[in-house]
Amino acid sequence: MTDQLYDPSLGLQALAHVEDLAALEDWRVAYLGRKSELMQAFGALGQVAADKRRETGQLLNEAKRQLEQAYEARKDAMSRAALTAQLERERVDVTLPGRPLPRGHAHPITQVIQQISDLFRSMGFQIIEGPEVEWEHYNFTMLGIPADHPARDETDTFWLTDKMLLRTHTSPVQVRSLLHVGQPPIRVLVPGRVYRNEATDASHEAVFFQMEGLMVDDRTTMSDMMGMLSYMARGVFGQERKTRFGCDQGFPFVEPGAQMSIDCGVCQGAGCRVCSYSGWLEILGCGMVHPDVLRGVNIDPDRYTGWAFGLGVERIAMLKHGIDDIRLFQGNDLRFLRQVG
Ligand code: FA5
Repeated sequence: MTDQLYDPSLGLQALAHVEDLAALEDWRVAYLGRKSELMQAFGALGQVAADKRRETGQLLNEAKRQLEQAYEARKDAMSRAALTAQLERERVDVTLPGRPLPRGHAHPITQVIQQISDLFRSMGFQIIEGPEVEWEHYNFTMLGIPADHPARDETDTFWLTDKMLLRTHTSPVQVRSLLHVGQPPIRVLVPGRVYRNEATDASHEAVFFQMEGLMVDDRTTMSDMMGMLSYMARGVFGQERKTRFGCDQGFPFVEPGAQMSIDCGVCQGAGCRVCSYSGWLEILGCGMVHPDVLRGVNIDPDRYTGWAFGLGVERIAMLKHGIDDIRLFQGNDLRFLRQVG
């Protein structure tokens, strides 16, 4: 060998038949590895006649360069082919039908708020919100409930300081919105959370939602209120439902005060456990805004009249969906929430 010229063409021909990466590695070991003929020829250079050593070295280097270049080119081509094959294998078929995304829905409380808001918006009401941390002044005093009034005891209050509390109802927003607007006309609907320091049971929560409605205008009357509330109740519960108004003396900020009931959907008015065998279910308190409340916000009660109502959102949702425990709404149990879609 030492006197012969090393011929790389054998290796180059063999490379042409290499088909996969394993065979390519075998080829590299055979033609460029430590024990390959080429490397042995390099090792034997010392034995080459001194006058030919330089030339032989150059020829061996040239042969090595050719083999290495051919090896790199083949390796490149093979990895490109492998990538193309992989891309082909993993190609996304855009014509396949998509995987359906599970569709959620609003919480039943939100649904009732949205539905009632839509109904009142269609009658020209503006939807507004008020603060949940409230002054005693707005929550009680301005509504005709001074410190010694028995109505304060009816709702156990979460006091934050001796003047500040978590609002026990949405009615303080009546006063706030009248002060804000200044003079009638005003039509507002106020959804929001309220807080009462009371033990919870199937129909009572300590944190629940109310919606307050207020209209003050030149000569709006009790029958406007009854008409609009009946329209709302039929929109929520169905056109065939009947409504009934009864007297209620319990709210100092309305005069006269009333409560509205709908006929019981469980027994269709015949009387059952759900409606305490009366055939009717009370859904809200309402009445004509007391003249003193109007005076308190500088509105002349001889010129303007107003009416207001406050309903419990959970109670409406319970009646609408036949739910028998108010605590389910805040239980975060998806099995319940999925049913009330
Ligand atoms: C009031 O809160 C008055 N502010 C309503 C009002 C507004 C009257 C404007 C007149 C004019 P009451 O305490 O009855 O009223 O509560 C109103 C509604 O909230 C009730 O009809 C009931 O549906 C709901 N509610 C009351 N307490 C709870 C409770 N602990 N858990 C869930 N819902 C309740």
